[in-house]
Amino acid sequence: NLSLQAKSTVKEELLPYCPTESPLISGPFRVTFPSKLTLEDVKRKNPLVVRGGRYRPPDCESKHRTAVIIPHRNREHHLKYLLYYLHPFLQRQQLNYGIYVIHQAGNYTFNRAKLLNVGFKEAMKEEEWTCMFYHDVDLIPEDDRNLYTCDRHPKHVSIAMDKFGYKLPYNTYFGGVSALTPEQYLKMNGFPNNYWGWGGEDDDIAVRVALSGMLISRPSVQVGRYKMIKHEHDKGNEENPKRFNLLAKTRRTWKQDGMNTMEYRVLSKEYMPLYTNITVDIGSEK
Ligand code: BGN
Repeated sequence: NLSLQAKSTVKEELLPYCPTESPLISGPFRVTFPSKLTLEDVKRKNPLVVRGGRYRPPDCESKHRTAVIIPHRNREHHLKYLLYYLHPFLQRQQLNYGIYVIHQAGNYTFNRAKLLNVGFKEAMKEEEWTCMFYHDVDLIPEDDRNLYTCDRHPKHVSIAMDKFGYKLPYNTYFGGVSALTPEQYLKMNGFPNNYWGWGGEDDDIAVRVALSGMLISRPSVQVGRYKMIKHEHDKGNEENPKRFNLLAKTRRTWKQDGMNTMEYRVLSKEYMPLYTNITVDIGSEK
């Protein structure tokens, strides 16, 4: 047993680093939503993805360990398409990666930013991720050159979404998909826990980036392209009428509300074939 272990360590050490630029990536690809697609199909197409939605390149050691965090409730349909595109896309980038779906239990109003906080904390318990992608479930990247790695500054990634005519809806927009190293995330005390319902939490996150003395980086507009899966407004995620007031107070509150104050209870953690499913009770508005 010991020699077996020694051998596998040696084998790992012998793997060369992956090249700085993956030879497997190309450019734009077409995103469609085949109606008969099943999770079984996605599984079959990704034989090297292991339990919990983990992958590492078979023939080289990746320089990047990226966790994708997806807040979720009642969007199985969207999740299936996202996984269908995301797995091959991340593999072409030769990343060491894992996909975490953070599922809000119960029917209380949805809280995207708090679920992202939970995702950070739970994912970091499992692995020393070097980069976290905070990812809406309904956004599909459309270009291989959109690298799922982190930058020197917090990165806003989904800068060209089809629903906004492939440009930013406004200059400080930080919604959709963003990427931060654990250091960047901790420096801004994570994300706010008190935005229940739709809107504003992404703007709050952008303000926190600035307040903690960081800048925002972005990919080029040719590369940061996303197709949004069409959907109705969710029940349980109504517009948050308090978002204007909350946003006006961020400067005073960001240090007392964030990753240092979140309270939640993990109800289950399941290692599914294509992702790790963490179901969590995040409580309700105080
Ligand atoms: C903005 C929302 C964002 C949302 C974008 C794009 C607010 C805060 C107002 C003070 N911000 O208007 O959360 O991502 O639209 O839909 O509502």
